[in-house]
Amino acid sequence: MINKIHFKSKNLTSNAGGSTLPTFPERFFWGIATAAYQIEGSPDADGKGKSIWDTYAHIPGKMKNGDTGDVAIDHYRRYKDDVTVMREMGVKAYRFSISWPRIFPNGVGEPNPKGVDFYSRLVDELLQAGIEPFGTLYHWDLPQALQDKGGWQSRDTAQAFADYASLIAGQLGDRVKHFFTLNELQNFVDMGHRGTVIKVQGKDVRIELAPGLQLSTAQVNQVSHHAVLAHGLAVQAMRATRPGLLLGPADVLFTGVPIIDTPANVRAAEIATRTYNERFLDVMLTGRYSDAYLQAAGPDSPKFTEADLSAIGSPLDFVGVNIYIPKSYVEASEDAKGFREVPTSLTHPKMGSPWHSFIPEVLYWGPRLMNSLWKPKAIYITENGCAANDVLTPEGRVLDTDRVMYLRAVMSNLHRAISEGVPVKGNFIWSAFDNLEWTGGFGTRFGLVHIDFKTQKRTPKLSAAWFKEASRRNGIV
Ligand code: GBH
Repeated sequence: MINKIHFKSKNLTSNAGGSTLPTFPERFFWGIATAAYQIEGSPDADGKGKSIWDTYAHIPGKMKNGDTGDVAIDHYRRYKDDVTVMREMGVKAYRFSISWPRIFPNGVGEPNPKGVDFYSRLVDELLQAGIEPFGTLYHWDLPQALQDKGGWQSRDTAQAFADYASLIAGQLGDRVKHFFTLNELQNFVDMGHRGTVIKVQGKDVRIELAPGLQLSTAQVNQVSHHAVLAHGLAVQAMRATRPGLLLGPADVLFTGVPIIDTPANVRAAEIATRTYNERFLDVMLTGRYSDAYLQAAGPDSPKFTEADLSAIGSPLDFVGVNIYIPKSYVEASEDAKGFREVPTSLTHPKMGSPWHSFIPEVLYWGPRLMNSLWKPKAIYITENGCAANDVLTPEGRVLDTDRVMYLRAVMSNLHRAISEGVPVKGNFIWSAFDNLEWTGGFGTRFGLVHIDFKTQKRTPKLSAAWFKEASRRNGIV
């Protein structure tokens, strides 16, 4: 008889068939993410004020099929059932966002206790289910009242955000230990205030988010500055209100992925990644705008003070980043920029959204490059995931094999980064439930749980079963 060889190392455990299962560090957070406007509905309930998305989604022609978040997945009223669904699928951590206009209907002034109470009840429900709550303070739903006073073009919005952040630290910080300040600064700044042009099948497509403005470069740079300032002032305010909270942004990492792993290409990828994030992560993590940025922006540079920079560079407990796609593949180049972009061809595989090239190795390179560029204490992947088409079977199963393939591929790449010593503490898959994909509407489904938008029936998909098994065994299955 042949002796069975048991292979054990730090990151591998033996699997039933004798193969090995890559496992994650103990206490790794198997998480899942959502955002208020995309799931809650109930836009006027309990004294909520309007957000810029309530306004924008009702402008004819802005939203695919005229979809809006008025009902969405009715999570505001069904949150208890939704927590049960997540508990049953082995969710260890849940990243949700707090709707600022539920808390401050006018953006500033008197808080609305009923709005606070909703999130307080949600947090209690999560804790009872053994799910760690992670709060995001801003996932793009600015109070309309603040937009009417200039929105992110006004410096006062940054201060209003800090006041709101401080209130949340006081009200929820006894039970919520981790908070993310703002979600995807680069995307809401650029897509919301100028529109971002991306290539889809070789054609230029402009992606817009609320409030859907068309500002100049100088104005957009000032909006950027107010966004990072809001982050910094919020961190300071929350620490003053409740020391001991764990804080960081949930930005989007614009990554340069080396097309071939050579030392020169990796160096080029570092330069590219710093450049792509110069208005956001780079200033938040270094406390200064790079010379390269200020020189290139010239007269379009933002106006700022030294005090602004020290707030923006406030020490953080972790950095959260959403990672779906690289900004580009890159390679070394002799020119002043220090890197050259390598375009993908029309046959490059895609996930369900037009912008979503399938490049799973960005979940290896993103964390690795962040680590070498900025040495953060800890990293959370605050979003990854994909839109995919489901196969609905006559027996009522929802089969999303694309998503299972995608998740296995990205988690394997993340595992590689962790096994090389990059301090990634958790990963939040976007998303728990099918939801309103902003201007993309309800047809673009990102959920591990299927939603029938007519009946509001929740049905965990095949990917939810994958998640449950992966979370239970803390490995890639
Ligand atoms: C993140 O945005 C967001 O944080 C999250 O809310 C979002 O649902 C998720 O990723 C998936 O997109 O091409 O018409 O569908 C990433 C940036 C912004 C890109 C919205 C797609 C929708 C326009 N996304 N955009 S459309």
